[in-house]
Amino acid sequence: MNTEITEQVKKLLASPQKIVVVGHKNPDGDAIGSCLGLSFFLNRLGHKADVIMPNDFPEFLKWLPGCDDIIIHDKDTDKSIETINNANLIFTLDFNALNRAGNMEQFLEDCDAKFVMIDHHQEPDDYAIITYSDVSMSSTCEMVYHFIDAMDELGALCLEVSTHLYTGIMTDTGSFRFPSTTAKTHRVIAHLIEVGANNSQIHENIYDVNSPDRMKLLGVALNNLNIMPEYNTAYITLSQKELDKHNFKKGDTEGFVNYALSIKGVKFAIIFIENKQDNIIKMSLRSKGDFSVNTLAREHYNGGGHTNAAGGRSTLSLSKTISEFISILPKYKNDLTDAS
Ligand SMILES: [Mn+2]
Repeated sequence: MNTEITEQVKKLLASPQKIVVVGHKNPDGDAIGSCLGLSFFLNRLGHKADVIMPNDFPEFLKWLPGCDDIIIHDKDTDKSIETINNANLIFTLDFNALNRAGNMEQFLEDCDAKFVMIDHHQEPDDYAIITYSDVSMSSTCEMVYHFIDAMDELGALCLEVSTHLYTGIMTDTGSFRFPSTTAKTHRVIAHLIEVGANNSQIHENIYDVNSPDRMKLLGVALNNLNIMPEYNTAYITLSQKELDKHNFKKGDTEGFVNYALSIKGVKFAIIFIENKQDNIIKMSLRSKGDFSVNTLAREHYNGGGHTNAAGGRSTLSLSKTISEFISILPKYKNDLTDAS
């Protein structure tokens, strides 16, 4: 965080503020971790900070300190609106366009509060008076750590905040293996462990909580795996029928796409998941190296994200989505087969 932004933030937080901390729709570990961590920190500084999420978050995060106090906008809409309208400062974390806030979008646009953005996604919108955006960062949680550091308040780190931030950095870096993981990331992590984060326990809480249904669904997904060696590409499909058969719960397919990416030689992996209720095919895209799934998702799938991880959607049927997908691959053949 540069000195100019630091000075602006210090000014904003010079007196006690009523603050709302917001994460994106379908919050992940980084969104929940960064929002909880920042809110605990702000409360310790004497502010009144509440966390609001547009919709519910996955079960595997429901042990995090303070997670029971998170206001879920879709469930507790009146309370959410009242809290937004009472705030004079709103921090938006782990997203950079208000349409990522789901049904909260309108209320955020209409309120009088000033906005501060902390985020590591590409192409930030300019709704905030302070935009702390850094696409080189592993996670928003790592940025919250640097934010606290810039405020000269690392001494305020506690067991809870170190647990929040560790969780988000761990989940957003695929357990410290993505290229965005730097020496700096590891120094942050080391400090979080020193302050109290129980790293081994956090891994267990997040990763060793699979249901038998989810494991069987993974078996179906792997069985549906298609490999296209001529494009160094692999894709997985899951139909609504297959999801139903295994009592699909939100979050069950999280990470499945990474199995396709783990095949030797594969540079680009994608999973297509049918959602009959919304009449869409949801997809997660992953890549290795320079191949930008962010670009591909923006061009074809009304989505986006990062260079190596993005999301998108299609309104065609599952089979049409796949045949269309196969038809666009030649356009990317050079990028996918570059001997780099
Ligand atoms: Mn993130």
